[in-house]
Amino acid sequence: MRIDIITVLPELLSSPFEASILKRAIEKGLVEIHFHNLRDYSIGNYKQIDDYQFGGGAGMVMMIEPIDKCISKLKNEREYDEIIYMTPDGKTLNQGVSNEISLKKNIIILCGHYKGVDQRVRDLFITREISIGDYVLSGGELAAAVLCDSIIRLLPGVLNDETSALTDTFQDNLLAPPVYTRPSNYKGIEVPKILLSGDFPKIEKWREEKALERTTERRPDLLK
Ligand code: 6GU
Repeated sequence: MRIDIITVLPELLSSPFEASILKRAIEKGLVEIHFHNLRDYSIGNYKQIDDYQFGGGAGMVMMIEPIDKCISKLKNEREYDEIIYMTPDGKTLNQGVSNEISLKKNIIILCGHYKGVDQRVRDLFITREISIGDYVLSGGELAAAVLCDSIIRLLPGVLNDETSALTDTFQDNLLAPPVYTRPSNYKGIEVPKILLSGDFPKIEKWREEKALERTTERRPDLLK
């Protein structure tokens, strides 16, 4: 998979890709990440990328021309399956959306800033608009990092234990059951006996029960 990220703040985005699972995925060649600084596609001597909104009102709007220049250059180089715009008024990200995007070959992610982008960018280029939740971030960069993490970990070969992404919370619309590790007794607090029993069918059943219990308690909406 190849991900091209268009941003005004590439420095805000680099570190998540320089550690742990994402770093390894890149090193193994399972994913390529390319950052494009929108400033490099700016207009005029002032390196302009945003302007006041027509009709008045506070806040700057990202202009269409730099974004068009950047997207057009990329589209000339290869085919893209999706051009995603990160915006708080997009569709809320969930595991199903991440699963779907993880199957794509080439995607562009455009990070919004200020009051957002000129509507014509959205009308002309964008195939999907994604939010990561009902709260406002200063820009789309952190949301883009969240999206990338959630899709990259699903790519075949990224996780060591191929099944571990399948048992994640949300993969079956259930929250994951509680987990424990050594010591089995910590200051008198014991691990559930069943987990030490070696009876794997029983352990599996216990985990299913706990997952259901937890989901019922915390996220009954997932069970509908
Ligand atoms: Cl994608 N962008 C911004 N700026 N804020 C958000 C968001 C995105 N998702 C939730 N809040």
